[in-house]
Amino acid sequence: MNIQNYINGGFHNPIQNNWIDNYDPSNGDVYGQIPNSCKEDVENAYIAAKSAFPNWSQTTLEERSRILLKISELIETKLDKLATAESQDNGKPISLAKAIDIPRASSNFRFFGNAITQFASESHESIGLNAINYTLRQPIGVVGCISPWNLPLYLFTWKIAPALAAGNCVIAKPSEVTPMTAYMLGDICNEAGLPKGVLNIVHGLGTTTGQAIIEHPDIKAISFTGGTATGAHIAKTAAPMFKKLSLELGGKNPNIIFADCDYNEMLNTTVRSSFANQGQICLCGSRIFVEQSIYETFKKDFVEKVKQLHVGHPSESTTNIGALVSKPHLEKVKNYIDIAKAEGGTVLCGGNEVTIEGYENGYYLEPTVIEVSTDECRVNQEEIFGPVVTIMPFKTEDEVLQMANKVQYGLSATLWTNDLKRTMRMSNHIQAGIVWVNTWLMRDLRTPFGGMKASGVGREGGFEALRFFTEPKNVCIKY
Ligand code: TXE
Repeated sequence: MNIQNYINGGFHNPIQNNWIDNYDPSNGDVYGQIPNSCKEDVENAYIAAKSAFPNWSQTTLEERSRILLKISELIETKLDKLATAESQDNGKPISLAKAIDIPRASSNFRFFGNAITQFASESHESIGLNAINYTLRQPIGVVGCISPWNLPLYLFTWKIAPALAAGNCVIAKPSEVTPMTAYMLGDICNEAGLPKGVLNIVHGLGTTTGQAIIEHPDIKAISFTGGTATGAHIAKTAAPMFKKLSLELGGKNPNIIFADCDYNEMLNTTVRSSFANQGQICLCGSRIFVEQSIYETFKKDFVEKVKQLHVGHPSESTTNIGALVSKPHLEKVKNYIDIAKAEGGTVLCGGNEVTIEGYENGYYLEPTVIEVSTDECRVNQEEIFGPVVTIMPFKTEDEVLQMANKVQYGLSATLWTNDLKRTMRMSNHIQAGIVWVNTWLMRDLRTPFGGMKASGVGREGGFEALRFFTEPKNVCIKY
């Protein structure tokens, strides 16, 4: 099936008629083509967005909210169709797409549709000077949203919803690897009555279509989620034009397990935080540090549980681990397993490709646990972004804190302990934008979301996102 760009409320082929193959990761087949949009396509999207902006930015909050809630509701009604498309495009188990990806896409619109009606700005009375200051929070204009392939509609809408709620018009580009549900969103927006040109979705490679968005002098803000190297390139390109930037980048998150934790809950959650979505979530806990006294027990129990995970076709209800997103990504992940072996790591389970009858060319890999003897090895430092975790023991709180922080990333961390004082100490000192204690990936959409160090700049979520997508203007009135 071929997909098209969604510009000014209509569907269009790319101007230069360039197309990219779209692969089904479950069997390696090409099952459609997507536009590789050029500068002119992006310019058309820009013209549509620019002319929609005066009306959209003046639309009442009640009306904006009503349309966003309608989009949310339509996503919910089309759950099965969207989940099926997401699973085929990405390789993730359909059960996951149904339980997490699509419901969250719906929540993103519902959340920001409601949040905008509660968004407020400040006023400052300059006492003794007979003056009052108030802050206007005005939409920026035309903004760009660029998202990755791991949680396609989930992350796409996480950017678009607040941008629209705040009154901006949007040019959005999903990952070229997983464009399908973003394409389907166009129809949903039309059905919900979103005025034409308010949201424009262009498809294509990062280096052509993405590049045209970030280079466009009049797209004044870019919200990006993806790899750290791409984030650095975007920052370099956008800085001389003084664009506002929100960058959500990679992670190499520590999962720190103390002996005093609730063991069974920790064990079950650790299986999930290691391998959910084939380990392709920037928040996965890919470095597991276990207190020495329970290390051998944990190692045995964890490996036993991981071996029970069923690698299978994404459409089967019994599948725990589906296909990796693409052939190049599978090769990258496999290469890291080789690196681990060359570095002296011990593969405790997994490590091999899996062949599934009838789907022999799919990109399947066993969930892999690697025991490492030093936290400084490459597999413990570099983002693998696949079903591969490392484990190693630690003796003291200080030691594990040092190891946890000794990476270039700082996105999230998980702590397992029932010691309150330790929780407070560790949470204060861990270099990460999010610390989960005795849980993982529990999300409240009001909270700030993002990372420090090489994991990014800025925060999404709640009012932080609405602040990002607005320009604060101070008005000072003397009376
Ligand atoms: O991401 P890219 P890739 C990590 C993960 C993965 C690595 C590379 O480690 O292995 O990044 O993945 C668009 N101008 N994460 O190469 O290239 C691109 O088209 C503008 C972590 O797939 O960063 C896509 O829409 N846009 C991450 C988006 O950027 C450009 C999730 C992300 O793709 C562009 C995904 C350019 N010059 C990968 N080049 C997370 N934080 O969750 C690319 N793009």
